[in-house]
Amino acid sequence: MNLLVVTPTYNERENLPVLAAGVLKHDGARILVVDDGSPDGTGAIADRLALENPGRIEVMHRTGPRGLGRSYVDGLQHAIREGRAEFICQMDADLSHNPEYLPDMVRAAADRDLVIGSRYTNGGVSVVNWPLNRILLSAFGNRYIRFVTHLAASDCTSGFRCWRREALARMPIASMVSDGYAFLVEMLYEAHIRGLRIGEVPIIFIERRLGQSKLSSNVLIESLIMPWRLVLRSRPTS
Ligand SMILES: Nc1nc2c(ncn2[C@@H]2O[C@H](COP(=O)(O)OP(=O)(O)OP(=O)(O)O)[C@@H](O)[C@H]2O)c(=O)[nH]1
Ligand SMILES: [Mg+2]
Repeated sequence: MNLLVVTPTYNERENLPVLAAGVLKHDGARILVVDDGSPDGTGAIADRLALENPGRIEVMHRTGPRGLGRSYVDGLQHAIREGRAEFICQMDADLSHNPEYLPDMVRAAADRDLVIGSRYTNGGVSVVNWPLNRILLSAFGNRYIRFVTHLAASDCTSGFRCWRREALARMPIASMVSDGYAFLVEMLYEAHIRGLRIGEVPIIFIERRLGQSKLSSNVLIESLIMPWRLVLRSRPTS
C-alpha cells in the first residue's frame, strides 16, 4: 500500500516508538509526526526514529499555539502538498488505535473517499478500559452529533480515519475553525456535504496505558456547540 499516517503528538514519549514500529511493519506505509513542542521530548524521539528509518518517518515541529485540530490542518495539508501517498490516515499516537487495522482501512478506502475506524459498528461500543462515564459521554456525544447534523456515521468522533488523497484534496482544510474532537466532527460534516463517500470499518479502541489525556472541559464544550455552527453555516441563505 501507498500510505502516509499523520499522527499528532503531545507528550507521547513512551507511546510513539511502539506506534512507529507497528505502522512501519506494513510495506509502503510512512509516518508524518506532527509534534507541538512536547515538553517531554517527544519531538527529539521522533527525530531519532526518523534517522533510524530513513525515508519512512518525517517530523513536523510546530511552534505557536498548540492544538490537535491545528496540528491536523498542518499535517494533512503537508500530506496533500507532497502528493506521494495514495491514502492518508489520521491516527492517535497513544496506542488507542491499533496499526493492525491499517490494511483493512486502506482496503475499504479503495471504493470510499473516507473510511472511519469505528467503535460503534456492531450496535455496542468496542472500547477496552474505559470507565462507564467515558462510555456514556462518547455514546451520548455521538447521538447528539448525529441528531443535530444528520450525519449517518455511527462514530463521528473517532480520530482513526483513512482518506483517499484526491478526496482529502477537495476538503477546505485551511478553513476549519475548530480544535479537539470538534475538528473531527467538522471535517466529517464538510466531507458529507461535499458528497464524499463515507464508510466505516469496525475497530476495538484501547484506552491509553501510558502518558496523560489532553481531554479538557473546553474541548467538550466546543464539541457541544460545533454541530449547531456546522448546520447553521451550511444552510442556504435564500
Ligand atoms: N500536536 C498535538 N497533538 C495533540 C494535542 N493534544 C492531543 N494531541 C495528540 O492527539 C492524540 C489524541 O489525544 P489524547 O490526549 O489521547 O486524547 P483522547 O484520546 O481524547 O484522550 P485519552 O486517550 O483518554 O487520553 C494523541 O496522539 C495526542 O498526543 C496537541 O495540542 N497538539
Ligand atoms: Mg487518546
